[in-house]
Amino acid sequence: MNAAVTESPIQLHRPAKPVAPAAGPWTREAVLALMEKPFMELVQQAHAVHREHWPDGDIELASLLSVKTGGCPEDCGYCPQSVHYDTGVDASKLMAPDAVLEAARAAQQAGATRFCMGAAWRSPNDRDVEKVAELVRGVRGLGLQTCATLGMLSPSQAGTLAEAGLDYYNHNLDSAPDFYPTIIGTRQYQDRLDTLKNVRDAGIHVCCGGIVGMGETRDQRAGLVAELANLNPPPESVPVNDLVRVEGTPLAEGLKESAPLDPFEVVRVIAAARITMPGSRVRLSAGRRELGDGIQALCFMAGANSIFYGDKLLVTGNPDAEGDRALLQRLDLKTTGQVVAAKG
Ligand code: SAM
Ligand code: DTB
Ligand code: SF4
Repeated sequence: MNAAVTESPIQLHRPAKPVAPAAGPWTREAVLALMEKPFMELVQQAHAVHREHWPDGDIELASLLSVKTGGCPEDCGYCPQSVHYDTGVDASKLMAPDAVLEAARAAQQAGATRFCMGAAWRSPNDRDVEKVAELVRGVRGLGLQTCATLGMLSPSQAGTLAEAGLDYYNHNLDSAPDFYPTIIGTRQYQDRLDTLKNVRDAGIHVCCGGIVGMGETRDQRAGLVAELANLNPPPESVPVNDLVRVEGTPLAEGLKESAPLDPFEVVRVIAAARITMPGSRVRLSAGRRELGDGIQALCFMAGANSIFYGDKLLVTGNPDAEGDRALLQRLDLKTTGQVVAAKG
């Protein structure tokens, strides 16, 4: 793939243009007004913001590894890893450091610059956090940016991970506050905001986004974007997931008779995120296999500048790395990292 490296692997968040403090909070109505614009006008506006703040136009490649899979006590209605649903995902223990480092090395050689470790916990205990801290030290030692997503964290747990060199913590708001209780009963919206504060206070960069395609309205999608944009400061990374319908989860069952969300809506959400959070990396996350190349290209046009890269997300599939490299090359898009020894 292209040899251009626009960011050294461990260099953290640097939009080209320093982002001025937000003029004021984004109302849900203002975000909805953006999303209701004629499609081409919206994409054009988002693209202009994108070019201004990210003139290099590079795409960040972040790889994911599920370091502790399944058996989660939470009841998130979209999630194949919840113990409440029969999805065929077996619960496993936390992976050994050697195996995690091997996966991280492979991701790096394939061109990833960030390595995100996910665990299906409601909230880790302190011993778990110590073990993950050891993983973070190892992965960072390879020269990769580190990210973890482990559920709710206390201030001291966030401090432990910060000390170990954790660069980013992923914890999503998932949806607008008024839609949220219809998909999750075991954790409140405020719990999520509390964890985000603990992470921020510990000095870790925040990765926070949500899911679309769960049966929410456009107004509720605008509500999610407004919540994210009004975090102060906004998250450095904003993952936008398009629901992967996994058989056995309540959302997949409940939406069986409904068509998937119009993919142009995903583009609108990306555009709204780009306009309201100009300095954030907006990551086109779960659901890319279903979106296809053309929609992904539109998402990049509208300001997405990060993807999950690698054949697997946590337990579901992702476009294969070779196909992604080919797609980015066809679109003349540079990446943040360089392929050293790609598989396949
Ligand atoms: N257990 C931790 C937590 O919930 O914070 C971390 C892992 S959890 C799987 C991370 C995020 O993945 C969720 O917040 C959700 O936004 C996203 N996600 C999970 N299942 C998904 C699905 N089926 N489709 C799209 N996104 C999904
Ligand atoms: C995020 O927002 N999306 C990723 C990551 N953060 C951890 C997870 C997507 C999971 C998709 C379904 C699965 O494979 O479990
Ligand atoms: Fe557990 Fe996270 Fe899945 Fe919710 S999204 S069930 S907290 S693994």
